[in-house]
Amino acid sequence: MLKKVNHIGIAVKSIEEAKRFYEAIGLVVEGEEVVEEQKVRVAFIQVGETRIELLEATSEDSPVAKFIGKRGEGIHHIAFQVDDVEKALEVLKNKGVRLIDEKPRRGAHNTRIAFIHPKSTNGVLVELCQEG
Ligand code: CMX
Repeated sequence: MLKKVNHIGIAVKSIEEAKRFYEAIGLVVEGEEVVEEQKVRVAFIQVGETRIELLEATSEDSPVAKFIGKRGEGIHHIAFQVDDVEKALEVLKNKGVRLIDEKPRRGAHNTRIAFIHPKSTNGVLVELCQEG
């Protein structure tokens, strides 16, 4: 069901500022996009088969601003790639896994995503991510 780690989301105060580290080690920061309904700006860094996703809040009531306020900058979520996010949600639900999203929502770069409740994942926010 899970193909690979599609990306690791990192909550940052400023993408502009965070870029400097990744560029200093020779990586390319690209694909900036605002996901309006989730109040985040994202940028991607391809690293081999996976990516780092930098997440910056677009408003004070953004979940990313709340996360940074509570825990500081750092790893926000891990996203596993699946072929069919709806099917994956159904399988997990039937196995008693607590979901945040019962239905997929739109993610960055034309993906369909859904979050699993951290209560079912040892405190880590897990995203399921279907490309295309
Ligand atoms: N890490 C660990 N726990 C987290 C968490 C995180 N990053 N974010 C939320 N939680 C916990 C909360 O503390 C809460 O726990 P309790 O139920 O014990 O209080 C629980 O998860 C539910 O969180 P919530 O904020 O009450 O629930 P919401 O439904 O309002 O929001 C979520 C959940 C995950 C969608 C939201 O917090 C969030 O992070 N939204 C931004 C999503 C994002 O990163 N989008 C980027 C684009 C997507 C992409 O393409 O990758």
